[in-house]
Amino acid sequence: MPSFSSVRVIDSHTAGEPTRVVIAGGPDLGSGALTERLACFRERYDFFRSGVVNEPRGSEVVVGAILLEPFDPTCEAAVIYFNNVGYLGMCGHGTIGLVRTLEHMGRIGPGEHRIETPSGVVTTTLHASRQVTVENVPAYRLHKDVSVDVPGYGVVTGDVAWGGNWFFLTNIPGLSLALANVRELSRCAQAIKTGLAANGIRGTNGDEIDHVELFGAAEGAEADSRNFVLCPGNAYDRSPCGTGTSAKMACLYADGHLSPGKVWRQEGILRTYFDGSVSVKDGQVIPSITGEAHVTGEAKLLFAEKDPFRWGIS
Ligand code: PYC
Repeated sequence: MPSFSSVRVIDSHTAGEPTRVVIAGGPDLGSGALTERLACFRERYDFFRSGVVNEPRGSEVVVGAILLEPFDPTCEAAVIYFNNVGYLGMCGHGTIGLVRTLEHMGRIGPGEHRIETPSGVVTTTLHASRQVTVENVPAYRLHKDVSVDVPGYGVVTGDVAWGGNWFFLTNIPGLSLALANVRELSRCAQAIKTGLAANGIRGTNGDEIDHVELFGAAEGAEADSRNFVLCPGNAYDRSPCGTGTSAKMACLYADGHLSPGKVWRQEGILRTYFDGSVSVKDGQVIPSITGEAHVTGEAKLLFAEKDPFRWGIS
């Protein structure tokens, strides 16, 4: 087994949600298609995922990203996102953080940069203002007004949509989307996730719906809505969630409530914002989200052989 003695990471946060990019010293995943490299990561090096993001080096909130050579030569880089329990097909806040990280490393400047993710290629723009726009993979609503019996909450009705990850999106009247209420919000979202699985409600190809997005009125006067997003692994997204905002906009578009090019300002639980919009290409809804990330640290991670928590507490 490789020693993993020189793992270098750059940490950032996007609208409050952390991203840790492994820039060197990670596992050799080969040079095949990204789906093959993801399979290799999952099957042979899952311990490395846990060691990088879980306690004691990280926490359940941290989203990890391993920076890789692209398979598609038109891309600047490839990336695989991961968290405390597994892997993410795409990550909006993580891509904004990755672009700022590549800029911090001196690899890119303002302009357009294509990034390969397991969910597909996304086109990013680093603006002179340092804001980053991510033109995401196509988003769509799979089911509208799905009702699920949720123990403790009754029948909950919402939409199932893809925004690079699978989401169940709903509004629970009377449930306050306040930061002070995150325990109750997490409990409710977890119960919904359990109810979806128990009732066999899944995404395309039987995929698990592993993100739950609760909506309500925005606190900020200029925002269109506020959300709370529970991620797989049960941490809540501190940002307004890029893939969740994409899924939301796909639903709004499907209902005729969002026209192409119109800005949808999504407020997150920390009262930070992503500005979104959609365009339509070849009949597909392409969401874009714009947000800001800040680099917070550079580090070398150590995985000492005698450390009982060398590969994380999981
Ligand atoms: O921004 O897409 C996102 C995201 C997914 C999970 C955490 N953040």
